[in-house]
Amino acid sequence: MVTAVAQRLLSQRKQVDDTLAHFSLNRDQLRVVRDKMRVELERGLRKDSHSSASVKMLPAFVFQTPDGTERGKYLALDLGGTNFRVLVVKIRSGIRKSVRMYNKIYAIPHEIMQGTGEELFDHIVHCISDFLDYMGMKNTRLPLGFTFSFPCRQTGIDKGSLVSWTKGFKATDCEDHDVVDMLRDAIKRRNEFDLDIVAVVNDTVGTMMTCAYEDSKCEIGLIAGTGSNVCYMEDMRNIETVEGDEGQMCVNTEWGGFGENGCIEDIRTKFDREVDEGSLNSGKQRFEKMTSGMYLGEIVRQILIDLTKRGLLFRGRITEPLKTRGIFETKFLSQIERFISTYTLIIALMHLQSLGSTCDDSIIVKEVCGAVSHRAAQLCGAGMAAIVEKIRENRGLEHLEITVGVDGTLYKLHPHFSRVLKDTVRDLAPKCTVSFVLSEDGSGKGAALITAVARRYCGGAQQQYLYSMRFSDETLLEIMSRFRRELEKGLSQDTNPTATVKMLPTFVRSIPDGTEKGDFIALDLGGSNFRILRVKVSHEKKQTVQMETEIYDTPEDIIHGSGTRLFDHVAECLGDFMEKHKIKDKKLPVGFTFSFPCAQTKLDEGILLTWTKRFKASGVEGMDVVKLLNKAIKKRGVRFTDIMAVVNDTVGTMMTCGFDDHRCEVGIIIGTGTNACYMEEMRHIELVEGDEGRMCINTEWGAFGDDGMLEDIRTDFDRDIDRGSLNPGKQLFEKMVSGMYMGELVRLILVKMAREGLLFEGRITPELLTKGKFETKHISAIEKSKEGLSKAKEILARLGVEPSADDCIAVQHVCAIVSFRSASLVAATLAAILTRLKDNKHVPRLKTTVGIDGSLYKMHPQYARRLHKTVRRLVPECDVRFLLSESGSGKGAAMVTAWAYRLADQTRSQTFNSGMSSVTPI
Ligand code: 0WK
Ligand code: 0WK
Ligand code: BGC
Ligand code: BGC
Repeated sequence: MVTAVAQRLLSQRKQVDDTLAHFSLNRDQLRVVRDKMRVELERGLRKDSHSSASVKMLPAFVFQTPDGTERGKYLALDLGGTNFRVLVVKIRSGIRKSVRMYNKIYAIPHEIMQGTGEELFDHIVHCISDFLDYMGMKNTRLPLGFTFSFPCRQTGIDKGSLVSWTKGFKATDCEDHDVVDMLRDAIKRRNEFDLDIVAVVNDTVGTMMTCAYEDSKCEIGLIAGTGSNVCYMEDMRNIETVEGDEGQMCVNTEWGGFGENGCIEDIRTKFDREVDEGSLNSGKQRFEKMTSGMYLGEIVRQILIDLTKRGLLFRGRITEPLKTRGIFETKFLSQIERFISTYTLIIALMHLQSLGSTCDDSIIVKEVCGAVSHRAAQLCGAGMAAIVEKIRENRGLEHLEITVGVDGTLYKLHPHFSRVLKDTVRDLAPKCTVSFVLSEDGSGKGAALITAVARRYCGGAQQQYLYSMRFSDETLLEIMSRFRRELEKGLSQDTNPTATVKMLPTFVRSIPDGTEKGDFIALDLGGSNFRILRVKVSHEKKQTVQMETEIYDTPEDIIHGSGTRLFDHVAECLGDFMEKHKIKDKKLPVGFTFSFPCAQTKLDEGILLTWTKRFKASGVEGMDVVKLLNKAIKKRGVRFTDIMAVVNDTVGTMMTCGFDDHRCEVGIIIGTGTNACYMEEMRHIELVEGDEGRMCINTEWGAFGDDGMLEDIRTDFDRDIDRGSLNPGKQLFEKMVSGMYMGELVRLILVKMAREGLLFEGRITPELLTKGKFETKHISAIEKSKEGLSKAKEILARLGVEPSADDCIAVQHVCAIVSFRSASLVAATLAAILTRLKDNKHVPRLKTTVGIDGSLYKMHPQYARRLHKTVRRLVPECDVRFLLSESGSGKGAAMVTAWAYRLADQTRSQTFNSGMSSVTPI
């Protein structure tokens, strides 16, 4: 016979179980959480959904974990966890590799946390001052790393604006302000000491770095403490909110915000909503409020109140203390779950008269604590499973082995949290072996390691001039619209004379249509090689092209000598070619690729406007190069050649690619020089009669900016390059992006950094001071991901410097910034041409092909991908196929010549027929 008491106890039991049942998540529910987290991670990374994503995925501008070469003495601040710490960290590398730290903990009073921003940062500076006094380091200007454990939108390692306060902080006038500036201002206000703030990092990032110093597999940082958050090393190509796509960058996920868009309402309980409504930032940080130390105790308190109200606990009597927010601290959970004996202590704390309570109360309280902490650990496990699975997929691995660096009082002190978290990860990410390493030294050490790397790469001022070579999309879009305006100025009759982008008509009216045929000679002058080709275009079943090529030198004394000598040299080579290929007696039409700006009024005439690149032969500018060549050919006695067409190498490239892809209507060169052509509507080309159809325009974009239009983005290095060039004041855009100048740009930057003692221990060798000693091909070699650094060592050794490992990394970094700038700028000007084509065609989406050639584009390991990616980001409404010209512009020149030849033929037969019409036809 079940007594009434037993009945009541059973129903009590069931009611408690029903309440706690909301906290036990089964595997399916956890899988759903994992998958939802994954979706939010992706949304945070993508450009189009980032701004509305609840998991912010904030770039941390940390590109690698420690490699053991870090060294130096640093100050570090650690704000945002339970304790505010000021530390001095001494890092040794090499055989004596070690990190020694000394720190002092300071309190952040509640009224400071929730006072004004100025008071908060003055307090921080006050603590620093006390620490420096204590350490007797007031007169040192040590580099500082600032661990700031709140969501910051960073644009550089030492730039970060506070997105929103979390946890117990709510100081005014801080959100959307740069925390480094606020700290610098406070130091200025105190005017007692000075610090070089080199880096601001999130505590998850600091924790990852601290643990990665010991374990190189550590690429994730987890904080399970007052707050909850994770960071990990993501592939740059997936981080759409930052430029660049090679290598990795650490991303601070700020997963505390998960669920702010309502995606986990199904597992949030009324207790969670209670806690949220009572928090400093309701509606925000919903995931954090279900998983972190700041809130677990509060959730328990809400449940205890609910159970007590329903008479299931403490005989239904709610005491004032129990009604007090935050009185049930999360550490109580750990203590109660570790030793039940602490229960009495805690109950006493809340004046809860356990005397009245039966032993059930202590068991129920322990169960409530267990349910809340268990769910928290499971949820973190589900979130972590999403992260490790993403990394595994990023790397296309069957199985991933990775380490997570962890810190936080909840993880450290709670008896079961870490185990439940690990079990959940193992269960939800079976293809990953995840090890968890506890951070013994806190994130201060990590912050110092990041400062060492940041200081190595570009401490303070230097970063400024390197930094100014990185362009945001906003800047690139601005350059794009400037170039677009220049295009239009060049096309219009009135403004063309003063336009810098000359928009030269080429008299090429269409790309190959497959009917071309014949046997041609093509000359290809102006790139890094002078080629002469024989091009046979035949039409058996399908149109095929055979080519025989010879490469000839263009010695410096020839290209810097007189025009006569230059063209004599060309004629000489032509003669030699026809010898070698036994076509001396063949009358073959010639197509002349002349890769310099020429004003044309017809296909077989090209008035050289100005030399560019390495050429400076006298007496040619202002002259028709076809005439000059014909004269030299005659003089050389090379018979039977008939120059039918002179084309720019961009046009030749477009035609060569147009042969294989009839959508090709743009040709660009990214080689020694740079330039682009495209098919423009005749009605827009005011310099040429006629409105029907299209004509290819040679833009000569190399001269973009010659009118000062780009002064805001040109650096002193660019100005040095121009001053030292053959044509100062000209081709300013070309000098920022093309292969002829890029190596020299890097050399000038390395010299400046060495002079400032940031490279090669300040040693500058004569070779390093020699112009042209650092070539663009060296950049391509050094940026190769695998062997790049050893190549750097080799190349720098040839410049007489003995580079340290750090030096090689820094040099690789400089190369990447310079080549990346080039690809970004070319992407911006190309994007302008693409939007022009789209508007010309009045189509919502442009589908087109761009033919490309040039040694920089071909040889550089990352250039092509960077260019493609940036173009697609700048003009998403254009579907662009990039087609590399395998066979050079000679083939294209032959296509144009075939066309010119046919035209001449038709004219000849028309004249003849019109002559014949007066005479009976043959
Ligand atoms: C110790 C780290 C600090 C981090 C803290 C988090 O040095 O950067 O913020 O862990 O744990 P909490 O103190 O919030 O439990
Ligand atoms: C190969 C083309 C040639 C063009 C050259 C540009 O056949 O017409 O001038 O590419 O690239 P560079 O040789 O200057 O790197
Ligand atoms: C902050 C994170 C921080 C985490 C752990 C959260 O409230 O938003 O930036 O990493 O707490 O301290
Ligand atoms: C010339 C262009 C040429 C480009 C690529 C520039 O210096 O002005 O005509 O297309 O180099 O070779």
